[in-house]
Amino acid sequence: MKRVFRLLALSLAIALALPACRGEAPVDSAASAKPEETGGSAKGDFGPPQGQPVEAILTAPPLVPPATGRTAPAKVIVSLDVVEKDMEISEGVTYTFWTFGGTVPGSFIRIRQGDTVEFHLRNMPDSKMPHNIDLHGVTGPGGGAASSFTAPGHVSRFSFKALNAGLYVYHCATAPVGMHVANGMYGLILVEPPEGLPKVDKEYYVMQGDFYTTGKYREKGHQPFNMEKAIDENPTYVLFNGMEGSLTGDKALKTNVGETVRLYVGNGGPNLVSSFHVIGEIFDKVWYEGGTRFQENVQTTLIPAGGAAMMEFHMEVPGSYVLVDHSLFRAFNKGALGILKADGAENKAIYSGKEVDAVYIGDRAQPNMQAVSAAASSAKAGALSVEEQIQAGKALFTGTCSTCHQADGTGMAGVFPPLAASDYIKADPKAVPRVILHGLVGPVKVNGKDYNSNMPPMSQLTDDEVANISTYVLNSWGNPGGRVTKADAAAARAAKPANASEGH
Ligand code: HEC
Ligand SMILES: [Cu+2]
Repeated sequence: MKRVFRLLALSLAIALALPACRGEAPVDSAASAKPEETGGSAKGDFGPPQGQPVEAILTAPPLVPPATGRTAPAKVIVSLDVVEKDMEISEGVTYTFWTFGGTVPGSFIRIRQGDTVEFHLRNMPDSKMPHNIDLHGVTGPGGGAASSFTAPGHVSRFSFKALNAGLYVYHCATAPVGMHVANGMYGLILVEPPEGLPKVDKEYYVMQGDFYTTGKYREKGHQPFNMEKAIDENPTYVLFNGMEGSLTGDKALKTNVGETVRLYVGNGGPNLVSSFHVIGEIFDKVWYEGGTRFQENVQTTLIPAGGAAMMEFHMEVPGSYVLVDHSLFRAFNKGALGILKADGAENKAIYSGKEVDAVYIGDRAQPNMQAVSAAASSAKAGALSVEEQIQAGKALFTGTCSTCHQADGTGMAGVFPPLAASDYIKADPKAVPRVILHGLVGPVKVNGKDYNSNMPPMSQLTDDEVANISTYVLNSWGNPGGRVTKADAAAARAAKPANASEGH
């Protein structure tokens, strides 16, 4: 009898153990592994605020406020100023931004689900426009917009209870709404779940936006907003954190090998959706759409206009990781590019290669383009020297021409002719701006060697850029010297030669 019982117990144990051996979860934990619903807003009210009201800590991008660390609902006071101000959108290019808190994107707000937020929106007295705020984390018509319409020099106040956890976009919703958003009026509010978020080593705040200026990409000086381009959804700039270079050079995001990084990434739009990608990394986790669940092992995540996502990854190998919108012309020709720099010891078992270099980041590999803006301001003052043109042209040559003609102008045998001591240039120095703007096809002989290839036209460059690059080439590597002016570049643009390239 005793034996029979033992046998029974044994077979029962085997039966129970078997599914686990086949890698299946036991019956009752399978039920709990099924995604559990949070209950949404219906279960997000944890009762009235407790304790003294707290002032929310707001941070400017790319910084994120510390975790709330709270275990009970609180009354949180958020004071946000609307500031209209001129800032650089690219080196030497200014733009009149409309901001929440003086930055693009606006200040990062961090609260906990169940908190009651008392929102103070102040529109600075020197503003020219009325503004308001629509927070996607608010339950209620307009997300706060109707209660927060604020004329210059006024303050409005409204309250809401944060019933849903998640990462939410906020933005101005004053007509014309698209224009207020295009001018930089958006940011993120994180509503932590009651238990908070898992601890990580580094947290950063990045937000994409598309911008519409009357002038070309990188055309110097003050650039006004262009409504027509905005309606056509044809941005001049697509940027992270409101300025080309906001996350490169000295301003790159920083981390260390062995650390876990969490990015809070939003997309203000107003028009484009972002195919957000970090070159050289795989997102271990993505809380897609800023919601409650995560997906694992993701290469590129889609961030809609007016949406957000959180992503986490562990750093194994040191080097520069490039943040891009993988709609690549936006990254390389409109500015949507940032760098996350990881310091630490090499790990050749995981990656044997060298650090990412100019191959991907081109002229953004340099800390800044100071020489270019110096030349621009001198030009504006009517005092541009040849030396300044050379310095600016050198910065621009890197990443624009050097990919083919090499940094030292020697070219590549049989493929890219040399610019160094080129008899082609010597014979006709004025050909340089023409070749840059219209490209070159068909047979050419340079320093006794034949080439028959295709240089694509680089008409995206401004007249200033063409003048400076040409002047740099003319004054380098044993070329005859001289100068190409902005007017020369404009004339070269207007005159299309017979051997122009139509591109590849
Ligand atoms: C994608 C590769 C590529 C890039 C980028 C490029 N070129 Fe060229 N370039 C060529 C090729 C190929 C030729 C020869 C075309 C032919 O065979 O007809 C050429 C020819 C020239 C020539 C005339 C021949 C000579 O060697 O003197 C000049 C001048 C020149 N390029 C200047 C520039 C400048 C300045 C830039 C940057 C604004 C630039 N190129 C960017 C590929 C390139
Ligand atoms: Cu506004």
